[in-house]
Amino acid sequence: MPTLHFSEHASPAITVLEDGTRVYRTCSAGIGCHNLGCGLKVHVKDGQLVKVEGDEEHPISKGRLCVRCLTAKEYYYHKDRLLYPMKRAREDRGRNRWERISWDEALETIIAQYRKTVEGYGIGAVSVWCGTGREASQIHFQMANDVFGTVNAVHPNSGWSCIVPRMAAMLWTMGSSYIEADNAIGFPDRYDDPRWECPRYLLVWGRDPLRSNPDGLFGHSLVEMMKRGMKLVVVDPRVNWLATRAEVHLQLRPGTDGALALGLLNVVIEEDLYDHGFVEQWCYGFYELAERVQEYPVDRVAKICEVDADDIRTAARCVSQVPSALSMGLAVDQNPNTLQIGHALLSLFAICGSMDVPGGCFMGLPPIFAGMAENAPVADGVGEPEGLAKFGNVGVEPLGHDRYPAMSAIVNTTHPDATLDVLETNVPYGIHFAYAFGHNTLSCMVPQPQRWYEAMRKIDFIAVADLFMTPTIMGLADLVLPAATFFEKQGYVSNNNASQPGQMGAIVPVLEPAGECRADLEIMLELHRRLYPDSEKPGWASATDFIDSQLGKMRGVDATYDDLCEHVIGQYEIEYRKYEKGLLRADGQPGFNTPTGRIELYSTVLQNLGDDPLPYYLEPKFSAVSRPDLAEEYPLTLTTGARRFTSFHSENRQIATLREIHPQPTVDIHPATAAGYGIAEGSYVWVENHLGRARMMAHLTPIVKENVVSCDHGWWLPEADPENLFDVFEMNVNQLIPHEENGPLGFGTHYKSMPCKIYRTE
Ligand SMILES: Nc1nc2c(c(=O)[nH]1)N[C@H]1C(S)=C(S)[C@@H](COP(=O)(O)OP(=O)(O)OC[C@H]3O[C@@H](n4cnc5c(=O)[nH]c(N)nc54)[C@H](O)[C@@H]3O)O[C@H]1N2
Ligand SMILES: Nc1nc2c(c(=O)[nH]1)N[C@H]1C(S)=C(S)[C@@H](COP(=O)(O)OP(=O)(O)OC[C@H]3O[C@@H](n4cnc5c(=O)[nH]c(N)nc54)[C@H](O)[C@@H]3O)O[C@H]1N2
Ligand code: SF4
Ligand SMILES: [Mo]
Repeated sequence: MPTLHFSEHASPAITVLEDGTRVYRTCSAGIGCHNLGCGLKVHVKDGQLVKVEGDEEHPISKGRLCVRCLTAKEYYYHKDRLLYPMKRAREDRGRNRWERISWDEALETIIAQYRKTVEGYGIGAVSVWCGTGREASQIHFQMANDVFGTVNAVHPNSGWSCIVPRMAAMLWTMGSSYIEADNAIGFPDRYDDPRWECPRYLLVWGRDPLRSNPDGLFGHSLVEMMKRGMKLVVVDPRVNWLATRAEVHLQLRPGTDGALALGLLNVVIEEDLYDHGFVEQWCYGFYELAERVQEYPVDRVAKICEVDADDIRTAARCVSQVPSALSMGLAVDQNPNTLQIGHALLSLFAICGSMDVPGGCFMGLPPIFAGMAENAPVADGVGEPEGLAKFGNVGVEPLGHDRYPAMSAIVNTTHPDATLDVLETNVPYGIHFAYAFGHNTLSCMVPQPQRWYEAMRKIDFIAVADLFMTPTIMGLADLVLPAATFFEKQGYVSNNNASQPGQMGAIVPVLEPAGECRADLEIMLELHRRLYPDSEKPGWASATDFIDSQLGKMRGVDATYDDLCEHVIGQYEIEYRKYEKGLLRADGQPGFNTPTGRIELYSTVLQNLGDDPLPYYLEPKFSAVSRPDLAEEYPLTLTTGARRFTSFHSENRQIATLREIHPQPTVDIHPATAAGYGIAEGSYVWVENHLGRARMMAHLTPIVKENVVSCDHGWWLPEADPENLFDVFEMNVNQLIPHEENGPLGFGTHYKSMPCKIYRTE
């Protein structure tokens, strides 16, 4: 059971300066970020936020902060923050006609609407909408179950294309909840710890950690490891900062990742670069895999992916060296081929002998991802959902799981795309109540957002908790609740939901809530109190109580919220080579947490779920190869959403400093491609395909592969007319992304591989 190590020499949690300023050490859950826990020192004088700076005593972030945290003061004091609960008549949806109400009225309205829905239509008509990343995402799915009693938690990211497909590949084929490049994150002395080894190579695949710090693989740790000799292989259609420093950069055609992964496996097996002993003892299905990769000779792959065949060979020779690590990102999820890409890449590192060794691919412990389905092969589950039990809902499937049964084996939400089908058709039943928090449907997550907009208008009652007015609230909500920033609430942070070694820290309330803002957790606890006044369920009496119970569940970390607050940040380690020590399986036997007890190169789980047990390549469904009919009019390839420092999805668009750095929705385009269409730097263009179009500012840059355009996602203009939904439908690139074009088991989609054309707006 991991023990938290606290630094003995760090400064106290609070220091009082001579002029009375209190300097609080706390961990950030981002002003738009995942709940990662970078260290902050927050200066507060007379109850006012003076400034924010990096905490150089934080063992991981060591004083570094992104520009979003550095501009936190602008965010906290922003004039547009939602400060009070508000309501609006249902017929006024889309109109800027809000009326301030009390918290009591707001909560009682939600409860009354909720009860009316349950009585009129049954509990299935209740839905809870959840977004990503933010600190609240730790509780989203659990609150749908425990407070609202519904199995219909909705995370409407088409094909659940964020982390869940990668986790499915990790869990089903390797038996680990999360597999991440080992960056010594749990050791107090980090890279100097004698147990750690520097990876020889890091394969960075469709990920840009310098900007995204995804789930706690901090970009700065990559740079630290590079300083210690780690080399890079980068697979990305853009030449990002890491690609410029890579030994090999495979600038592939977007969406062809599956072929490339199989091509690398082909080389490693053909050239006998793998670890025979490890394969013999710990892997299942090697001969079948070896046979499968015969279908992907390097020359064929090079042609599919538009990369150099020798570069593929060199890349395979590099990453087969032990130890080497894999860092695969969102581009793996945002592809219907997602499970196979994940399976192939993990298999590559497994057969080479880099799985769970120092400096290799660290295998996270069994799942604790909140909302992980209880019938997943190896899940801990989410406790005993009170609401579910009350409504006799246990055993009822979330919407869409009949069509996509694999969803039930990994996550406890509706199938995202099937949710739209249900909203549009009312089959098998209608949704009449929605509560959303930490999620901005119309700006960000859903493809073909206008369809969702129309379909969601049918929902009888929609309440949203957010920090700012958004296009979604303006377009759809009947009631809005003002949420608190991490300055104003209690909470905890961890990388990778604590399944990996790393950090666990406190979110310490350092400022009074602005206006009447409340933390999501407090809102949920209050709704729980009002809905179940007789409940004596442990962990629900207060926020502290709840956090303590969660910390216990998180791998049994032996600390309370008070301990965390006292020390601000702790680290914990998890052992290497767990498969040798019986640490991966519930039965305590050596081996991996899969049906065969081995790493399944031939996946019995995928086979049982109805997919091919071996990895294979799927050509993107709308590429010139698959759809020559579209290619004539839409000759370019569109990839979207490459992260920017200046926003977290649709958040932070109000912050003047950040808008100064990155003012407008932007499309990056190669100068040679732009020249062909008469497009100049800074001009406004439409990016368009058969589904829709979005207006962007052109940025000419040689970093993008020719004939590929890379578009921002998540744009809306807070300064634009609220009743035109802040221009969201002018600039939301998801209007070019298709609904329900997922992989065979319902995962992944085409956010990063669609056809398009581009032309000046005039
Ligand atoms: N600043 C900031 N940080 C964030 C977020 C944010 O919005 N802003 N969002 C957070 C969230 S929820 C997530 S999921 C993570 C995602 O973070 P990452 O996993 O880093 O994903 P992206 O930035 O979308 O894309 C990474 C790289 O994939 C490349 N790419 C595009 N198409 C393809 C392709 O077809 N194949 C390959 N191999 N590469 C491709 C892009 O050029 C880009 O360099 O970031 C998190 N962090
Ligand atoms: N085209 C394209 N689309 C994409 C992507 C892409 O790469 N390309 N990426 C996709 C990915 S990976 C993801 S995860 C989704 C993200 O999609 P969403 O989760 O919908 O992200 P946001 O639009 O930023 O919505 C978050 C909302 O929550 C609010 N918020 C922030 N913190 C809190 C809080 O503590 N409490 C409450 N109640 N509200 C809060 C913010 O103000 C914002 O309005 O977008 C997806 N959309
Ligand atoms: S990764 Fe950057 S934005 Fe996120 S919490 Fe850390 S410093 Fe803040
Ligand atoms: Mo995401």
